[in-house]
Amino acid sequence: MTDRFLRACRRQAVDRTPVWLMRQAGRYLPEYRALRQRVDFLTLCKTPELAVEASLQPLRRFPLDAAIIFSDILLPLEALGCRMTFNPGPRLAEPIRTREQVAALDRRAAAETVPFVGEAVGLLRRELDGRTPVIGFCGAPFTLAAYLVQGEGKEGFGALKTLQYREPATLEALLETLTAAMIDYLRLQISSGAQAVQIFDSWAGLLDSPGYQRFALRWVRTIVDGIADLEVPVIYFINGGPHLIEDAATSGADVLGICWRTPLDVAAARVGPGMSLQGNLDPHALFAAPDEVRRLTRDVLARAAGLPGHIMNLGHGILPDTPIPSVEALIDTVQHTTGKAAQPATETCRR
Ligand code: 1CP
Repeated sequence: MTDRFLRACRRQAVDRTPVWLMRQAGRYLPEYRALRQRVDFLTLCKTPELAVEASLQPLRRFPLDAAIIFSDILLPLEALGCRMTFNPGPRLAEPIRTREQVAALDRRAAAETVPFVGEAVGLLRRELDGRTPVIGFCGAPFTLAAYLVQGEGKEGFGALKTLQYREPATLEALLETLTAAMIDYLRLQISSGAQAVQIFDSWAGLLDSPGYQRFALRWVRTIVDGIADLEVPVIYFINGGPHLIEDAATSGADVLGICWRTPLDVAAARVGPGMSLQGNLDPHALFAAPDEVRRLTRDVLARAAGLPGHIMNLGHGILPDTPIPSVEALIDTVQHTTGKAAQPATETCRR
């Protein structure tokens, strides 16, 4: 088994830097688009055999060091009684903006309401047969609340920020419900075979530091505490939050996912020791020619040189039109510039 990803999460020695890509299963792959021609997105997520097929597609093409279960952060919200469609982004049938709506959310167990996610994780784990570790995931409560309150992904999330200031207690009640649901949801994935979990906080950057501590960080900490007894590494990814790095470093997670906006050496100095870092090539960098992708990848690796537990990744999810040769160039560069034989010094030697 290639356990360099799990070892890096725990800051143990590795033979080379592990690499996987956020949203590695998805529309940039022709085989994913072919699968989607046959079935709609929700059917794909809810049919364990098909979800596993989508998870395996990027692994067949690229020597990735981790698999991530194919689902979406919004899926478990259906289990709370929220109806939604995807085209391609999520849209809620009815945004949640009142105390009454929060109180009316369903609170049944994930094993009962989204059993297909547990089944898919178990099936993926068996299919990989120990060759590649399986990552489970969920959305962070604030990021989930962003979609629930706004009703869709929308620049600025005005309805969410209005609720934050006008009725903070309503937002907190919603966050509390989401936190309990996500603890239960991650526990289901871990007991089904997930060997690490990632919490995606894609919209935490909408908050200033006091707001972040109250409406985002506190609930992420509760999730980390709520699964600590299961002893799997936890990755906390926060997007758009260069102003929140010091706060985010206190989440209790093992790994902090850094978005593309902050160079890793700068982030490392601000995070301090005791956490692995994941990231952080700009997803748009993959639209450069492969040689430039190699150069930019070496730059990220050089900035992470000497950090215990760097996990190479993008600094946000891979974009739908990303050219495949660029993905190959990124992964190949990680494989050949890190490790025993080739230290990050290669960068300097080659110049
Ligand atoms: O048309 C299609 O095929 C649907 C496109 C799609 C896909 C492939 C969506 C809709 N979700 C997904 C899969 C998905 N989403 C994964 C799969 C596993 C993998 O990583 O390979 C994961 C981890 C997610 C997580 C997710 N969904 C996040 C967090 C990560 C991030 O990028 O910030 C967010 C914010 C979502 C919401 C969402 N779902 C889908 C879209 C297009 C969006 C973004 C909408 C927006 O811009 O707000």
